[in-house]
Amino acid sequence: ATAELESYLEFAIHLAKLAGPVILEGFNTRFSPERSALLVKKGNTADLVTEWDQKVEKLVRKEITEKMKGHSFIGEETVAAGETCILTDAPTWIVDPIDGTTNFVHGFPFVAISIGLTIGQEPVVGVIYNPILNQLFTAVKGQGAYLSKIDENPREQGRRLPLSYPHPAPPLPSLSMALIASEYGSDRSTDVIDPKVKSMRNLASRYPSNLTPGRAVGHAHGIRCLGSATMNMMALAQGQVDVYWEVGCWEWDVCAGIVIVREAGGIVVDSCGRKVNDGELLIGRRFLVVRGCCGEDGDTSPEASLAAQMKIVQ
Ligand code: LIP
Repeated sequence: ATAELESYLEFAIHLAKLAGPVILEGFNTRFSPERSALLVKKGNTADLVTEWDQKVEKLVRKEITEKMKGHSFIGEETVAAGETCILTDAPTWIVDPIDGTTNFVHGFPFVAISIGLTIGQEPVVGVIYNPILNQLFTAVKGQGAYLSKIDENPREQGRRLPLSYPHPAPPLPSLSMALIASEYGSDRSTDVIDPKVKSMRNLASRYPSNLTPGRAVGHAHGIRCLGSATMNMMALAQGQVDVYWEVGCWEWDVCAGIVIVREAGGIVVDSCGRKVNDGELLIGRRFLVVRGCCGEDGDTSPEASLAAQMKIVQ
């Protein structure tokens, strides 16, 4: 089974190599005269899609359909175009051709293709490639996660994740010592934005002490929004942020990232800190990733975890 997963990893890297130059070309020519044709309207003014998203997804989907007979495909733009995609137990490639489309349009360099594979609804292979920064993140379930350049062999020339501290990631006892990634997301309806802003406010000021008796309470070190779910997850996998919390992610935003984060020692739960099965995690749109899952003084109870602390700020 491992050899089979390794061959899927190689295939996913091949897809990243096909897509990377196309994304880069779009990124570098977005101010050309053809720029007027760049934006295709999707949802609201904060929910962007470009011709490049569609072009990259078409390219990748064609390759998967031709080379991986019997496998299913779920892609952001395919779903946006009206195809219904149901996650089954079959091997399923889940792809976001350009995650961080708003960044792509503005030239903010946190842009990546995200290629995940699920088998039995479990994410088992993840490849995330940011061609602007030439960062290739790869992982196979049980085989570790790596960061390399696109033309390097990830395991021989790449670096094992996380980078900033030894593997596995040591736990962090309190949100008051954490750097947290989150996003406003593209759904700007007040019933989505208001609770998010309230949670960010609670993190930035003081989260309610009466709900955490005996625990360290205070301000989080900071909040970062990179504008891309995959790049936020890769910041966590590298050891640069401690929590990534978001309500509103789709399966193509998180599938590849789940494998890489887990292989880097992180924990993926729903946005309230509950452990849910992978199928539910992928389609649930509520999402939380934390490094290490234990509290102060080595307390490993679920109540003590960063995830539990995140629950109380919401
Ligand atoms: C985006 C995510 C972002 C999230 C948005 C959206 P896109 O993906 O990466 O973090 O907040 O809701 O899903 O549209 O750039 O592929």
